[in-house]
Amino acid sequence: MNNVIRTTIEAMAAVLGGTQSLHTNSYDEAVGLPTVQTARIARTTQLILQEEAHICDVADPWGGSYMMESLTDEIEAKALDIISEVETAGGMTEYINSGMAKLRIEEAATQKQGRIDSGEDVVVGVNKYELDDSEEEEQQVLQIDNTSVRENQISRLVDLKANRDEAAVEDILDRLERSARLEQSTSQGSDSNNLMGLSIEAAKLRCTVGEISNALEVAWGRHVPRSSVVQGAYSASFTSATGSGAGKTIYNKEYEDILDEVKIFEENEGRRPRILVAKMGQDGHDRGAKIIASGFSDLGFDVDVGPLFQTPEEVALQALDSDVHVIGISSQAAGHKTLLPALKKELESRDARHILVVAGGVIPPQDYAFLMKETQSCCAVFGPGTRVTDAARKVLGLIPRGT
Ligand code: B12
Repeated sequence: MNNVIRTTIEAMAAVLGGTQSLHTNSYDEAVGLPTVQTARIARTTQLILQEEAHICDVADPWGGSYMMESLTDEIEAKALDIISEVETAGGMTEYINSGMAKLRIEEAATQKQGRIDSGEDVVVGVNKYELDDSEEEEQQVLQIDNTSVRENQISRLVDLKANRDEAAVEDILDRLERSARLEQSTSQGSDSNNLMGLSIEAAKLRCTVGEISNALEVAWGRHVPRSSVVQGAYSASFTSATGSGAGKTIYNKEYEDILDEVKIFEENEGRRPRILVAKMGQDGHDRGAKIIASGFSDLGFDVDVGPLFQTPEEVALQALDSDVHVIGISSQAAGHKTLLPALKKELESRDARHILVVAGGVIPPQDYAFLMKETQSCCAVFGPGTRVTDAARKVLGLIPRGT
């Protein structure tokens, strides 16, 4: 429920900063899709700010405040630094292709996680003033039956394809592909080859998003992000002098202890603990996976990172190839109840039961028993708010020795 308060403050900050469009997240944002009740609270937050607090009535309520003006200048200067870095690298397309854009985002996210885990940044209820389990009320999460969603979607697609003008569909997709192959720009005036115009026409003819993007993919290929692990960004908060007090000292000691435990593991086992951090299914959220990969790497693990959208079979094969102790599945798009049991089957069919599986991400507590007991498809689950140090220590403890 603390998120209701956070959302209110964030929404106020946006309005006071002059935003023209605003979406307020529901307080269960990090655990699942919103329920009717949580979505209603999110909407009501906006209504109260607008119609009871009247904060939208003044164009620039902070105008003239020295503090706000200097913060705004600071942000502007930092933004200009980034823009100039991008321009020096040859522009945004080059910057993305070189992997730098993604790297910078991952670096910032990993640093933030380090600051939270080391206690430098406080998140009330997560890393300070936590309730113990007996005080915490279980959060009800909207349950989605992904098998029925999939079946329903397939039947809608079959219906759609049976009731459209197939010749017109083929023609427009062909025009889209040919336009994507053109060397010259089609963005001036009302060019009949304009990609946006053709895409709108295709949508009106009931082409699917998949078909439209596939027509472009045939011409351009598919962007494959570079998979890299940021080094040193997670550990920076633990080793930096920033932050003080007993909490900071305890966290620094904890960090050092884990490094020692990993060293002892390496001495005894002849190699470092090795984890494959993987993503399965149509789930493009990779921030959590990357933070775990970077954090575990800073803590002394050998880390392999799988590409996005792997099948359970591909993950099992990569894990065997790399001879990892553990597979860490990161799941944010609610595929865990299907994909983790499927991975277990793949590992069993390849005689790879010795490889541990742990999971993390947006997995509602209601599903933990299904994954760990009923299907035994993983041996630990790490939900939102997990401290990387806690996860690393637990995973290390789970790896059987002498393997
Ligand atoms: C950022 C984000 C996006 C970005 C992703 C960018 C990227 N490259 O990752 C974008 C905008 C692209 C996006 C798109 C979508 N998103 Co989104 N997204 C989020 C959001 C806001 C934050 C996720 C995140 O990065 N968190 C930060 C990381 C650090 O936290 P984390 O992943 O939880 O990881 C921590 C722990 O869980 C754990 N952990 C995670 N993995 C692992 C693995 C191991 C081994 C271990 C030990 C621990 C561990 O440790 C981490 C550190 O504490 C979440 C909501 C939320 N607040 O969580 C929704 C959310 C995941 N998205 C959601 C949805 C629905 C979508 C879309 C389908 C929306 C749409 N209709 O198009 C698309 C899907 C795109 C796709 N192909 O998958 C839903 C999923 C609902 C569900 N699970 O039932 C969420 C939960 C929002 C919501 N409440 O509705 N999204």
